[in-house]
Amino acid sequence: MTDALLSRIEIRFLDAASNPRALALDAPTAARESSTIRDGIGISANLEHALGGTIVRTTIANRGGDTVRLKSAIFEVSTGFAPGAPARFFKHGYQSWSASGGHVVAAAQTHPRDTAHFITRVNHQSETTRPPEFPEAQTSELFTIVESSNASGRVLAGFIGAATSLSTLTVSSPEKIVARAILDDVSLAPGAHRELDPLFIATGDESAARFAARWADATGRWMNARVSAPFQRGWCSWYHYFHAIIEDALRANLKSLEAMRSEFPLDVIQLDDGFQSALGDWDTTNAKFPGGLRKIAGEIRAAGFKAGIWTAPFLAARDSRLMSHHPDWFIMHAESGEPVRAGHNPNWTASDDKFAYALDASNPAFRAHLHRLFAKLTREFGFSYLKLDFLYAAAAPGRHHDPNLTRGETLRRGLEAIRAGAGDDAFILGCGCPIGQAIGVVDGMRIGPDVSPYWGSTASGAGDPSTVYALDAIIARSFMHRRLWLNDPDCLMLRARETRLTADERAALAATIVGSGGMLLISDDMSLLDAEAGKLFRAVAQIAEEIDSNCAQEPVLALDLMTNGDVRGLISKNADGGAIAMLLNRGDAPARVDRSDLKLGTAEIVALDLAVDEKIEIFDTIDLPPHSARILRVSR
Ligand code: 9PG
Repeated sequence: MTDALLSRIEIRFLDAASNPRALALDAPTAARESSTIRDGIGISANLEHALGGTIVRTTIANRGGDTVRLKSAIFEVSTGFAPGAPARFFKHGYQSWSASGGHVVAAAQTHPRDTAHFITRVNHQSETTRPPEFPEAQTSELFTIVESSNASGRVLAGFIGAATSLSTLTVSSPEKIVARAILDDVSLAPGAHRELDPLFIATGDESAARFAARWADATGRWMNARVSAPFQRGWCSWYHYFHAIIEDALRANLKSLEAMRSEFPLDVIQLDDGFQSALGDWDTTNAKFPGGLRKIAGEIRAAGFKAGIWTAPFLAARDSRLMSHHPDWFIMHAESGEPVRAGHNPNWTASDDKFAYALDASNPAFRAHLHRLFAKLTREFGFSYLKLDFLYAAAAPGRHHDPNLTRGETLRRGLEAIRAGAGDDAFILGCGCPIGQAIGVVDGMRIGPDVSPYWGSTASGAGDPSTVYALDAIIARSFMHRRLWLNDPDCLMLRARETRLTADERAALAATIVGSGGMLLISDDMSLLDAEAGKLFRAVAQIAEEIDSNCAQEPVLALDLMTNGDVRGLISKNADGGAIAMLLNRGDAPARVDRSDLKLGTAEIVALDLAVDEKIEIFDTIDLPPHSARILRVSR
């Protein structure tokens, strides 16, 4: 196949009179630094062959006499595929909870979110309203991969840095990928320049998942990803207690976990949503937690665990001290002048409106508050594991305190303030977080939507939390683990009572989590777990650690990243030429997989059915009941 080529860079901006303008640099080449200048605005691009592809570094300079405002930088990439070729592209989701997967190019002009409520769009898209030429249905976030059944090879285009802007890639037709850095009307003063995040373009014959891992490798390196934290095992209050968690229930679980240490060897005990006195006031508790946070952290630590706590640091509700004392710390709606709504939850506030508002991390006074708050939670109270949730709120659109920061920069500054306050030793877990901006700041990242004590329907119900969508994401984003951070696939639920998950479904959740090599958190009332559950936990913990330890060398890869059938899988190769694979049947009908389809050669394969703790030698086929999974051990 032909090489993918960068055919054009275009900068879109508003001049001093707010007229829309554009400046293009055509056919930049690697031979020299290409540049163009017109009306005082200059673009220079440096193309470098590296990592088996091309890295494009672009600088925009204002050499005129007036301040301009930058809208976007557009990069047109020719894929080499024919315009009419049948093709698919990988639509990567915006934040932790947003879905990722392969789609047919040009199949859809509209997307269900086009008509969704603002809160849904601010959650799952880098722009609440897409420009008409970049429709949501054809747009991926941060990177994409394009393939065609008519031609060999695949094309990847993606930003390998994300510190300075949100970015998208639109594939409206197979022959072209349009990459775009979103610059949010930031001003560029006379004499100033702005360097854009680097864009990586590559072609290759490797699988889509391996290609994605190559992108993650490059991005992790460019952004100094934090990938060396030890394997994490913990307990989280959310998926059994939800908002109803009370101090005594937490304490009872702490006692159980202390007593069941050998059955459930865990390191972290993390209190989730439900303790705070108000959304925004993270250092004080409500009546359900009379002892207060310092005491709780002390008890967790005295029992020999790391203490973890949930916050949503960029959200606040009207009845919080934060919002009443600092109404000027919010992102404001450009027209109405009201604070921007970024969440809605009746459990979060007694205020009539039930909205959660987006805080403005471009404001240094708010960042100083974040620094103090997280220094207090860690150094004073003793929490060393911080689950930071609903982080997309920091990138909400609207009027900001500092017009010189993009939304991507605003989010990153906010995260950096939290890291500075919490210190280098705290384990920071991002959640609900746009994927690029957190790299190098967080140690772990939720890479999918919430699990739930309910499987969900593969036919309908999209949007409701249900375990099946979480499994899809765990598989689609497995390649990120130990390249961008430690992946948090969300929690295991092992309880057989007070759940709608069947034994097969619980085992499928466990198999998919451990098959990904990611963090291992359980979320059960420990008094509901018996010796069987303990046995299952120890079995999966051992496999998870083994897969995690392979990850420094070999990423865990989806068996097929670009398709979305009912049978999906993961494979982790080890150093001796063997592998551990996971096969999932997410569908409602039984499935049979031919071992030849797995392309594992003539190796010996033993399947482990976690639900019944049974080992089965695999000859020609593997049978998977509906909503079930198998761990396969493949020896050379
Ligand atoms: C606590 C929970 C847990 C969970 C997080 C996050 O769109 N929504 O309304 C929505 C609500 C909750 C949610 C995700 C989305 O879950 O992922 O682990 O911490 O918050 O409220």
